[in-house]
Amino acid sequence: MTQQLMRPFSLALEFGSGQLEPATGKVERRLSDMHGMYGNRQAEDASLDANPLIYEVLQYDVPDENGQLVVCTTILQPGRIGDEYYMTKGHYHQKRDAGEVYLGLQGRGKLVMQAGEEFSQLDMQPGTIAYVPPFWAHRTVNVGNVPFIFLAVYPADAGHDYGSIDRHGFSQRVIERGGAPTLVPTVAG
Ligand code: S6P
Ligand code: ZN
Repeated sequence: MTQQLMRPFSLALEFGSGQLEPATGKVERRLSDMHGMYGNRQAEDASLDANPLIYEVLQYDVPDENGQLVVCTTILQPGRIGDEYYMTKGHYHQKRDAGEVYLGLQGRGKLVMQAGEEFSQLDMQPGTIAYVPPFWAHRTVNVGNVPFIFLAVYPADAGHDYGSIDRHGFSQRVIERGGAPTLVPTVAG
C-alpha cells in the first residue's frame, strides 16, 4: 500500500527536446557506461577516447512504492558504433510482472524486446504508443538522424535488472545495412 498521500502535480514536457520541468533526476550514459554491449569491440575501442554521450533520462522522482508511477523521458542521440545504431543498455524490470508504456515524441526508433526465446521489435515515431508487457526485456535504438525522444510511464517499484542483459544480451542487433536499419542475430562471444 502507498505509504504517503502525494499531492497531485503536473509537469511541462517540451516535445522537441524531451525536457521535463521540473525534473528532479537525470541519468547520463556515455559509451564507457555500456562496455561490451556493442557488437564491434574494435569500433567501440576507437570511439572510447571521444566517449560520446549516448542518452539521457530525465524524470520527476516519486517514492518507489507500490501504486506510484514514474514518468520520464529518454533522449537517445543519433549515431553508430561501427554499423550498430546507438541504443540504450536495455533491462528487465526487477519486478518481472511490471509492464511499461512508451510514447514516441521525436525521431525514429526501434523498441526491441525479448522474453526468453521470444523476440519482438516495434517501430516508433512521434505519436506511437508502445506497450511493453510484463516479463519482456526492452531496449530502444535510434535508427534516425536526429535524437530519438520518448516518454515512459512505469510502476515506481519495478526496479531495473541490467545484469541479465549484460550477461546474455538480446538475440538480435539493429545495424545499418545498405542505408537501412536491419536486424541481425547476435553472434555469441
Ligand atoms: C524505465 C524505462 C526507460 C529506460 C531508459 C533508459 O523502466 O524503460 O526510462 O530506463 O530508456 O534505458 P536503460 O535500459 O538504460 O534503463
Ligand atoms: Zn523499463
